[in-house]
Amino acid sequence: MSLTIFGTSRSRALRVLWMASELGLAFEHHPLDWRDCRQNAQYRLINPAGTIPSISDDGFVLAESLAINLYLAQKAGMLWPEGMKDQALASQWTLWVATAIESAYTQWASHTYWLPEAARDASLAASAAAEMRDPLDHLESALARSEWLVGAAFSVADLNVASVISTVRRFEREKRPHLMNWLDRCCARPAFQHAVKLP
Ligand SMILES: N[C@@H](CCC(=O)N[C@@H](CS)C(=O)NCC(=O)O)C(=O)O
Repeated sequence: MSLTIFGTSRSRALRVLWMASELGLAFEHHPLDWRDCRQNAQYRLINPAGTIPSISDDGFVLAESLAINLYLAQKAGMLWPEGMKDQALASQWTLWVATAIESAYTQWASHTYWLPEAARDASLAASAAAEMRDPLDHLESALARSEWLVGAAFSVADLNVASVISTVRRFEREKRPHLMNWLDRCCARPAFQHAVKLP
C-alpha cells in the first residue's frame, strides 16, 4: 500500500504517526505546519477542510486523526480488538475522548504548556482543569479494573485515548495512579518515542 501522512508531529498528526509506527507501515510524510495548512491551496485539493492530519492511502483520502487510526488498525488487523463487542468498545473510548475531554484538555494544555508564557491565562487553565477532573476520574476507575482499556492488550483504544491526553501525565499524578501508570506505559512505547522525534 502507498500511504502518505500529512501533518507535523507537533500537531494532532502525532496520533497518526504513532499508529503508523506501531503498525510498522511504510509511509511518505509531509510534515505540514498547522499554522498555514489551511492556506495551502495544493493541500486543500487533497483535504478540502485544510486541517491536519489527513492521509492518502492509495488515493483514498481520510481526515480526522482518530478515525484515521481506527481505519489503519482495522486495515492492518493489528491493535484492532477481536470480536464485535470489543471493536464497539474501541469506538466508544475513541468517541469518549473526543467528546468528553479533548476540548477541556486542549484549553488546559494550551494555557499550561503550549502557548508562549505571555499568552497563557491561568484562570482559563484552572477552569479547564476543573472540567477535566470528572472524565479523568472515570478513566482512572476503568484502568483500576483493567490494565488496558479493551481486552487484555494495548489496542487502538489505548492509543487513541492516550494520544489525545498525553500531557495529562503532568496533572495531579498522585490522584490517579492507575491512569498515570497506564499513560507512562503507553508513552514509553518505542513507536510513540519514534513518532515524537519525527518532523
Ligand atoms: N478533529 C480533528 C482536528 C484537526 C485540527 O484541528 N488540526 C489542527 C492541528 S492540531 C489544524 O489543522 N489546525 C489548523 C487550522 O485549523 O487552520 C482531528 O482530530 O484530526
